[in-house]
Amino acid sequence: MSQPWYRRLSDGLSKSRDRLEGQLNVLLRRGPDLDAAFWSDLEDALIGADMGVVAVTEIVERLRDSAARKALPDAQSVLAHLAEELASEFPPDVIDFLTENVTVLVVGVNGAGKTTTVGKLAKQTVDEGRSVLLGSADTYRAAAVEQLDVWAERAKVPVVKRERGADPASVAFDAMKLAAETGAELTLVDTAGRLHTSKDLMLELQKIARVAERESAVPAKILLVMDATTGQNGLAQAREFDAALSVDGIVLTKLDGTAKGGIAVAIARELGIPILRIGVGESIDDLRPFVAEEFARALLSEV
Ligand SMILES: Nc1nc2c(ncn2[C@@H]2O[C@H](COP(=O)(O)OP(=O)(O)O)[C@@H](O)[C@H]2O)c(=O)[nH]1
Ligand SMILES: [Mg+2]
Repeated sequence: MSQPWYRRLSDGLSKSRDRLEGQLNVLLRRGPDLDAAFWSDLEDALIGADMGVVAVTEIVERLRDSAARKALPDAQSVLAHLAEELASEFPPDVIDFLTENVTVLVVGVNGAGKTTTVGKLAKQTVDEGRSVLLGSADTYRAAAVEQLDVWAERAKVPVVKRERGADPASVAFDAMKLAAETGAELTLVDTAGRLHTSKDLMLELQKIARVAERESAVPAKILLVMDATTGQNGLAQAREFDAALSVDGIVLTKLDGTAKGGIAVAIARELGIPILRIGVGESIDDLRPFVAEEFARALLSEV
């Protein structure tokens, strides 16, 4: 597992790993006994990494079961099974719609990493030999359009935009039209993350989603970009987006900026929405497919 990519993942998760490793080492130093204090301290360590009470309770329960069934002798041998148990909290056989011919509406709160993610995805997809079209539906800030332009130039893909203050749904409409004309395989529509109220934002996004659904020649999907550093607060926001838009997939960004990367586990368990990509840094290569086993291993031990 020494491919450059795994190293990037591993480096990106170092804050989370340092914290968790530290706590698990304290557990191990206490002694090998699998007593009540061991299990409750293990629970605390995992909850402290933001994995969420529901997932942690299940994980620890399964570890206790297998400790009894397999007659695991000590704390060390129990922790050796932790990565496996973490990985099994994520759904198997996720369909990665980003590799299919689709229109993707990219949503999320301000600063979550939407525009950056659109840019990275565009470049990666073009490098794979597929055609990409961008729509710039964050028409509130001039800077948002310019930021997307920079990425579009880098990826050498067309970007559909309108003047500042234009109706974002009309940008989506134009993008659908051009995508159908040019046969774009992946259309990514960037959106705004802030309006006067979250109700206004949801109404606007629902309108854009209706246009995409109606006008797109290929399936339309909703991709939520979530900032991992916002922890439980981000989880609450994700629920709001899901209630309004029925989210199809998640990109979890800025895992490199938090010691609480366990939030990925809580997202999978509590939202039931697949994580399709993770961001572990600011460069193009730092947006990667999410593979549960790799993630769990990188969260627990260095390579
Ligand atoms: N460290 C780090 N920074 C990121 C990541 N993804 C995005 N960012 C940064 O987050 C900031 C906000 O991103 P932006 O795409 O403008 O967010 P938007 O408001 O949702 O469109 C920018 O400075 C990005 O470079 C990531 O995975 N890791
Ligand atoms: Mg943006």
